[in-house]
Amino acid sequence: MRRKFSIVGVPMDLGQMRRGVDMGPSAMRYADAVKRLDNIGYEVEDLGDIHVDQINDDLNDQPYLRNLKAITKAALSLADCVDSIIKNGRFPLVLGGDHSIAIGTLAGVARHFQNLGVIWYDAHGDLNTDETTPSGNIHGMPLAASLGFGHPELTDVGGFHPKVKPENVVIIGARDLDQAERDLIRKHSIKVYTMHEIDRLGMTKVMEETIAYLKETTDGVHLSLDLDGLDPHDAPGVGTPVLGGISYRESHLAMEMLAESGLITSAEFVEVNPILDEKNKTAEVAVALMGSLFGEKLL
Ligand code: B3U
Ligand code: MN
Ligand code: MN
Repeated sequence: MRRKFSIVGVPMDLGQMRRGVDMGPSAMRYADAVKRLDNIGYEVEDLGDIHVDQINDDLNDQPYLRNLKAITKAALSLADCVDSIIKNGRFPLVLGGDHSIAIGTLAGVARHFQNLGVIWYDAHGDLNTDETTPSGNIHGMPLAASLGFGHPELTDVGGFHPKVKPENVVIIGARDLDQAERDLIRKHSIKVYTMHEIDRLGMTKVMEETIAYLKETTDGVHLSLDLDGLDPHDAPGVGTPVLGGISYRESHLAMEMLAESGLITSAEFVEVNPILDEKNKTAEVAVALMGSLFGEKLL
């Protein structure tokens, strides 16, 4: 069967402090995201962007949850959009925007799965709450919120929580975790492949284990790919680059192995910041990874 894709952009930059990541969806479109999937043989529709409110000073009064109202409002619109894409039998591909948008994506996806798996490809854990955040930035909280931890306005987007269970999450690429995030990971036995395990085992083994682990218990798997999971050398256009990341080649291998597994049922590519980028390199990397994730072959 010919798989049908719906692309939706979320020009969100309110989840963190650096402007420009709201232009991520445009940059990935400019890098020919639609044509890339079209060339593989899919039917692709681009639904355009979700509306995101402009920053309004009076919304900035919560230092531990900056821009909460505008972020939850967009999350709800995104959840409804993703929900209807899946209802229409199509594959949702979300283009960010900062990582706070995952709260909405997962709220929409989780309505359709009893045991949703999530692969969180990221230098960070995004496991902070309003009580643990060092920054007040909501892009450091979406995985926690989706697990049901944190402020009710974030955990209950879409009217239910949790969206995903701790045993169904795999974090890949972590190398900048806050102490409270480490504590949460240990407490809930979340599976994490830090850069240490990636170096030690190699990406092949990491992905074999990840796929086997999620295949057993989940009925669908969402890939949430933060471009800062990659090394800043390969993906310079991100708001919070962290040295020593996953390489371009390792990332392609990971995407190719996910393609072979047939496990992925929804995906998002986030944190592309064209203002900080080098000639749209990071958006091009994101789109190239989409190619591998969705079955593009080298030969
Ligand atoms: N953990 C820190 C930093 C951070 C999280 N996500 C990104 N940066 N991109 C925080 O602010 O929660
Ligand atoms: Mn992230
Ligand atoms: Mn990150």
